[in-house]
Amino acid sequence: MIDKNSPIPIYHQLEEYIKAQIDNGDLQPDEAIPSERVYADMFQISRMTIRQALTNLVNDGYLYRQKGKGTFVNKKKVEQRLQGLTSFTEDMKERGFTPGSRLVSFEIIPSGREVADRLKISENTPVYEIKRVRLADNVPMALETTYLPANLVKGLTEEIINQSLYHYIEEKLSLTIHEATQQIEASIAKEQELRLLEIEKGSPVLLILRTSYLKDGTPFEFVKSAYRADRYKFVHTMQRG
Ligand code: 16G
Repeated sequence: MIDKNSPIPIYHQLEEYIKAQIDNGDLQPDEAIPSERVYADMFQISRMTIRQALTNLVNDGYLYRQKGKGTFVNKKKVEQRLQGLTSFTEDMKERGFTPGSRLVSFEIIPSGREVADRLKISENTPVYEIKRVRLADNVPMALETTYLPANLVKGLTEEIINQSLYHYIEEKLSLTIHEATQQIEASIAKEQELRLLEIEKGSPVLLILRTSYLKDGTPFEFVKSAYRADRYKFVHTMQRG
């Protein structure tokens, strides 16, 4: 299982061993992994090597640490396809999770420069600003801040945004959601993100900026989201030519 004569570093071999155990179910989500001593005895390797492997697995989102309790197996990351314009509610239902939201703030504000540019409206036009923690089976997945022109996406209430915004826009307002442009970049979670996403200091997040358009080309939302990098990976297919 661990080959000390191999040119592959031992910490890397241990990482692969633990990942395989997670994959084949020998280690289950939220199960505590064996102590450093157990690995040290089992493979006759140093604690420093073990610590290196575990830290890498924590940083890559396979394991998580709880202060004073130990190191545990993380749930499998959600694979989010980048084709297809879907809502959070749809995405989570498709995967068999119960979608949910925790409302952080909800108000109408005069749009600032960035939001006005993205929504192609003039500055100070009233927009809804909605901040929601998006949940899957009650676990925080992302923190979303959504801006919508108040005179276009009319009549929002707390009840509506605690459910699906896209459902309301399509079914109740009869607007046709058509396309979106999106950018994704890596970042380290900031103070508010750490707290609301219930992740540890120094954790990575994926920042997504999305502008979405109706059929006639009118932008109807600008969204800034921070997705937990330990819970998400993005996949897409590419064609040549
Ligand atoms: C997704 C979208 C967001 C949209 C939301 C609507 C990203 C990366 N994705 O989270 O733009 O506002 O779905 O979800 O921002 P809902 O219909 O469940 O409220």
